[in-house]
Amino acid sequence: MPAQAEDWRGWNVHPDGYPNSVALKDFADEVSEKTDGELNPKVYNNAVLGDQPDAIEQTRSGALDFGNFNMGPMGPIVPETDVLSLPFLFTSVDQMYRVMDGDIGQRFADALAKKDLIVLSWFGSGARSFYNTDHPIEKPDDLKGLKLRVMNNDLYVQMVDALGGNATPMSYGEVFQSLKTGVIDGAENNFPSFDSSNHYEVAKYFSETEHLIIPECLCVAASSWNALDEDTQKIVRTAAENAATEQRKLWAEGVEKSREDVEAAGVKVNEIDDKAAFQKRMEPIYQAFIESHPDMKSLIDDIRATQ
Ligand code: GTR
Repeated sequence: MPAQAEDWRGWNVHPDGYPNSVALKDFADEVSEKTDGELNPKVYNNAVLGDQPDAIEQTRSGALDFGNFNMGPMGPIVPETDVLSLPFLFTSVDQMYRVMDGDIGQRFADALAKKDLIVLSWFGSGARSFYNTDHPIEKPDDLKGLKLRVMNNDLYVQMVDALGGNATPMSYGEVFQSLKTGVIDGAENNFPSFDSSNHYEVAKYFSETEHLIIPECLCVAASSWNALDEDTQKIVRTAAENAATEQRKLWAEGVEKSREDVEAAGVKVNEIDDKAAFQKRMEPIYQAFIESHPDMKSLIDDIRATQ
């Protein structure tokens, strides 16, 4: 236990009520309770402590103590995690959980630890799909000429380029206004984020490309982690694992609800008949990635081999 009561500051991009926000709040409460108030994590929602790339850096340096980070913007900092941003890598959310909960997930956690981020548990973020203000996407050519916001990772720029669109990396908080003013025509995300960010009010076409199934971590700054004694570390880790179980459950329950909500608000959701056409466009991205990171080929193969 730390000698004095300590307050931990944690970063979260989502608003109150979002599955991750609920789970993070319960994580914080469990830690405070089990440490008898010696360690008090506090979660700051809505990215008020900075946008995601900045918050990752702040956590690495110990300016922030913890955060719930997506592996997309993690790529520029921890190159191994770029593997997780390869489009259509995972075939289902369940497969992604099996991968991340096993030895492969540990390999990613080790890579993050080298950059001063301690992974305590893995959250899900469903499948991401494209949405836009103009028309449904049914085939890759339907993306031609669309200006689309992507998260901060060059692989997403390559992905959108390969589909004929124009990628604009931008922070999450700027997307709503940019959609509204026509700076961008669309973006890509999962149903709960499309819903909670209000992007659905402007972008009325959501097309289920499901091109990205990407994990998120509950991560602690190495310096904050190392300052804890072993018993406290155990409490924190258990609380983080409980939070992941809860987040995954709330997620599974919430996705359908978000989908219904946006449809009720007038969004046209379409399934994609031929996902193979989108996948085929990604082949050069895989080739180039493996050429520049030959050491990561086995990681890709191991993920694909996980049923
Ligand atoms: C959300 C994800 C966030 C963030 C955001 C974005 O679905 O949970 O961590 O990555 O998307 O698009 O920036």
